[in-house]
Amino acid sequence: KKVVYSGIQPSGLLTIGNYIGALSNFTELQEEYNCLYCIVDMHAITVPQEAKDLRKNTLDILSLYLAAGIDPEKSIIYIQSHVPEHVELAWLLNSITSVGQLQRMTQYKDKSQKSKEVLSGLLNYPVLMAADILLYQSSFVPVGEDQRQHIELTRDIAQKFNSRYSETFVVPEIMVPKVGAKIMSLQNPEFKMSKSDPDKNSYILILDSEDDTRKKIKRAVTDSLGEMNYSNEQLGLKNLIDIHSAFSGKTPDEIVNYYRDLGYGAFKEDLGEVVVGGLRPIRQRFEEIRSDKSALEKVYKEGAEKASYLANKTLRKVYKKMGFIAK
Ligand code: AQP
Repeated sequence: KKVVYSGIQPSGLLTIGNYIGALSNFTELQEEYNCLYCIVDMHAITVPQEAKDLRKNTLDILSLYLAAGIDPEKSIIYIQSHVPEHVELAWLLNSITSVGQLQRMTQYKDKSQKSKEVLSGLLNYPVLMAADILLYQSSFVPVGEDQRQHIELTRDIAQKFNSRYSETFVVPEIMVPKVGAKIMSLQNPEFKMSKSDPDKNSYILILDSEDDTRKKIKRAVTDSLGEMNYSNEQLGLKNLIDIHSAFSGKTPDEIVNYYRDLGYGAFKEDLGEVVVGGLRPIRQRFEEIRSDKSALEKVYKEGAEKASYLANKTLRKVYKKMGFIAK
């Protein structure tokens, strides 16, 4: 079986953007591939985090993985910092990655613009991401569209290593969902929905209350045209149609036709119910899973053990090829 790898940062609570772009696709893949799903806490610290928030968010996301249906019997679920091989490989890969390439990453440019102090970890973020993926000889990486450039860089790094030191890494491919690969902010649809956005109305959290979910959809920015279209001229509406489509499985055309005469109000009303209904099973399972500390601990400990075994196989090869003396 081929390997699928993906991770989510515990830099806040997950939005429906994270859900549609990544998490919702993880469960299906477990049937066909060997999947590793990581909570990438080492990535989260590339922007400042409060220790207590990081601790809470990490366990929240682990619980969300389980609530969404990732099965620890089928997939490896673990916390990145528990497998230090990620950081080791990242350091080794730093030796074949140019600063210029890293400075060209749009996520780095966006996030560094917003930071008071730009941390060197933020620049190196994609190298750690490459290490995450390459350690497990992953073939596919299910992520949102915003990660495409980082996957391209991962491929470059893998190819560079392979050509310099001989065939070592599988060169991975991105796997983006057909609908909702980039969910936009509800308040400013030119920007992507992001869990670290200071405006709470710009995103819906998987764990928002049903009432807040409905309210945020009602408040979502549309336009004054008042005509149902799926068009780049009406970005706010287009985004809401994408969200509907991701949860309902209907195509954007079907949605536009259905609401053509009913209008925005009715569309938003129904969208609220579609999203609330889609998230309800996860929201219901979450509390129980989150409150069982020892069950969570068992999941992440066993996950780390399995991941470490695989990670070490690759890492030993890499050290050897680069000329390090074995212990
Ligand atoms: N708006 C989005 N639409 C679709 N997919 C998205 N993803 C993120 N935002 C959207 C996907 O979610 C996964 C986890 O993302 P991450 O936590 O690693 O970080 P991110 O991409 O930087 O996401 P955020 O929410 O914007 O976090 P912050 O605010 O901390 O930077 C990835 O697969 C991502 O593509």
